[in-house]
Amino acid sequence: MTDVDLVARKLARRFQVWDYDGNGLVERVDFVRRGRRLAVGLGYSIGSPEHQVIHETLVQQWDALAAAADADGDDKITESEYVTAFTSLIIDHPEAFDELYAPLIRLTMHLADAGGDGKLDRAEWLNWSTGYLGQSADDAAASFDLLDIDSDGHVSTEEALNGVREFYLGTDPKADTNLLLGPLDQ
Ligand SMILES: [Ca+2]
Ligand SMILES: [Ca+2]
Ligand SMILES: [Ca+2]
Repeated sequence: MTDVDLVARKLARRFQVWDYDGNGLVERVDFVRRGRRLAVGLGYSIGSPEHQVIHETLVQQWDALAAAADADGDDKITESEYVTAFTSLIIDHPEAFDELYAPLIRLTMHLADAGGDGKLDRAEWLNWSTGYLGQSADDAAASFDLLDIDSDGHVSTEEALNGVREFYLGTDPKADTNLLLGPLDQ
């Protein structure tokens, strides 16, 4: 299997995860829904000020993703649009990865770090992974273990960035980090 195939499988999986409601398109509603689930998981009621902050933050994230990937401007990102944008922005410019992805990692820490210590414990990660990413509990637990490289019971900003970088840019078909979003080829 070539690297190109591995990258394609990873991007296909990432697109599935962005597509929160599984209708084959990434749209604003996917972000609205993950915001609701994330808020409830954090113990905030729908419509509360805390939920409103999460909602607005995720709608901004949708706006940024759409600006980068919705090439035809129809407010829907197809898998083809996503792959084209991701390839030109990151796969063809791996040195740009940290700069482009750091904001998403910061966002993750901002919304997921309920305890406010700047890193995610297992419970915080499980809530983020099942709520925001829509992962199964088993896949969320597995991804925590592979991100927490130093096994101190927390995912730090650096560990998260390293894991995500390896997911997108790693070329080993057997690497643990390929399972960051659950098994490929779902
Ligand atoms: Ca969708
Ligand atoms: Ca589009
Ligand atoms: Ca750690």
